[in-house]
Amino acid sequence: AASKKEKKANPKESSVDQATIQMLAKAQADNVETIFDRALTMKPCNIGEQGTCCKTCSQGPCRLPLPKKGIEGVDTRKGLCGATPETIAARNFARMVAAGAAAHSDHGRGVAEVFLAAARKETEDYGIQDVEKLLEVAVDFEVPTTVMVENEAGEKVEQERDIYKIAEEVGVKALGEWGKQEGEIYYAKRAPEARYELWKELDVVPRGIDREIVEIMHRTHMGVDQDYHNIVKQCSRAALGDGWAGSMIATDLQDIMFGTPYPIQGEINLGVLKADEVNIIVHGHEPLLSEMIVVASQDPEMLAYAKTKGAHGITLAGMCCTANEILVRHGLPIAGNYLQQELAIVTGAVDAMVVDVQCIMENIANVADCYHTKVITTNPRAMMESGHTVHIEFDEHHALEDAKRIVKEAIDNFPNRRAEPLIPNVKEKMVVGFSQEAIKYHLGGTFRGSYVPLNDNIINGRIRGIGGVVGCNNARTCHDSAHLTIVKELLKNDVIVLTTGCNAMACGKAGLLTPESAAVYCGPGLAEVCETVGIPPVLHMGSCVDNSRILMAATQVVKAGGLGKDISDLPAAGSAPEWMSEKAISIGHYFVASGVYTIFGVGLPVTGAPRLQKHLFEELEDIYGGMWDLEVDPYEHAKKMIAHIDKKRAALGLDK
Ligand code: MSK
Repeated sequence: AASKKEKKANPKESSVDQATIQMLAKAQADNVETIFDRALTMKPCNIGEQGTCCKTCSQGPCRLPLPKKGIEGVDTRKGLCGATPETIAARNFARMVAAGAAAHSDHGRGVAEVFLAAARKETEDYGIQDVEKLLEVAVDFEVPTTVMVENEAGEKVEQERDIYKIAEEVGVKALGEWGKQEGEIYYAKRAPEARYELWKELDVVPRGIDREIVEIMHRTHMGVDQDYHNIVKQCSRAALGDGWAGSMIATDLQDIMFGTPYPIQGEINLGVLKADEVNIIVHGHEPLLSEMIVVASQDPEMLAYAKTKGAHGITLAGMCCTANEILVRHGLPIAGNYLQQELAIVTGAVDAMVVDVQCIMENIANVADCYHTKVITTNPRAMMESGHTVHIEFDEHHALEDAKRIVKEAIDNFPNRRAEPLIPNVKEKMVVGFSQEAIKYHLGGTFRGSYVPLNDNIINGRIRGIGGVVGCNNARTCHDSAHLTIVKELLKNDVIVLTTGCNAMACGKAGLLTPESAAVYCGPGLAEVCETVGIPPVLHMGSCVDNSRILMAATQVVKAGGLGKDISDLPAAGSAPEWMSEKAISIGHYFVASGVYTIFGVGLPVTGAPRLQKHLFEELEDIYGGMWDLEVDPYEHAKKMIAHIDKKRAALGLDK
């Protein structure tokens, strides 16, 4: 609980989301401290913000802030060992890439392990749902899908191989991508040919996922790599290993096991919780366990048990990217995005918050202490100390059993509610589940030359370009505000938006994920396309690891023809308006290295090292065709994206 003397955030200045505003006011009335209050009392360190604090050895930390007057003449700032601001900031940046890539990729590794167990039939709870996708992925991993056999007449004929045999070989090769020491990741060749050739020429094709991450940690150790250009090059290898391997494998194998998303309706915001039902929130990133909780929460035995405790049913809702995973495949409701996790508990209606990995605030345990919520950790990598936390470890070999234990814990906790819950009457409907396969289906059998093709509409100018707007919330900015301003500005200017993560949820809460919103928010060209096809102007593609779907959608647009030969030729731009996690830096860098102009809001910890900033913001364009940028003002941010899109349209000779 908060002490009464502490400063409190103004709810109306903290968020543009009504449910958040209401629950923040309730938290304050209940004397419960949240991240919004702490953001007011604790200000960030300006040297860290600039990226120029070095703590890689115990002679420091060496702090090299920019002088107030700026750099006059030669920049003489140095750490004890002589490290320049560029070396320091590049090392810090690289370690963020390493941590982000590690987080996504460790998620992917877990998926690959469960996939292999499913292929070997070591678990009854998982199987193969999307055979078509398995066969496509098998080709990428060079796993044969057919075999030549002799028929009764003694002739050689081609026969399809057993699906589970193919899956096993795919699983072995996929898992091998983490520990590979030489050669190339298999999926590098999925990129447009020109991009793959450029990566080879630049010598940045990842050899193996883990190897590139470890090499960042070595190079950024005290006294190793002291050339920021070379450090950034290693960032490219590790980040590409995330986007085109760790994350992409996670997405693909999840699709094969749980189904590839296709458009489905869902609901979002804290109003999806129900006062008279057991409410379970699954929060974090991995769908492995939450898929099983979906099954367990619908089990008639569990529903009957809930009734014995006085509940009318079980509501399962998601938070952060676990939410996106179960939403895009099952249409299950989302309670909210990153900054709403404490506030969900503040409703007093959450009987269990089940967490796995990433984006879980330590403070939810403290907030849970103020209400009755049980926080259940499930992953041995992510434990929490004391409070109301319970650990029920998830094991794929008896996943459904574990899931039922968790659901039972929640049901048993229902009678322990301390007061009548207060659930904001705020929720929105949305249409989600736009995998690249679904986009291909809706915007034409191929991207060009058939039913309402995407490429033709970009070429004829009805669609000006593509904006990928993704990423977190950040307590240093007004919750959801920059997300929505930027997306609305893009739509107004006929830029179709692809989204994932917490941006997707912000858009959902604001009603931008409905086909009807096209008429309200889009310029005339984009509105016409969306109305003809019946799709929302903002296409929800999934979770953070599903940013790999955006890479593949961009690749398909290139391969369909008419818009250049490489991702860097496309009239497209990427954005993370309210980013906060290290994963966002890894995502940003793999987009840049894949040829995308990528602009962040909030701030980037490179501003204290002007030469590094120039390298990232300008020089990388000559190397990769994509580069970083930073703009805090959301209107200027959108303008910069549109200016880049127009630059690419002009280079393609469109709009003449
Ligand atoms: S959940 S990484 S706050 S998008 Fe993927 Fe949201 Fe960022 Fe976590």
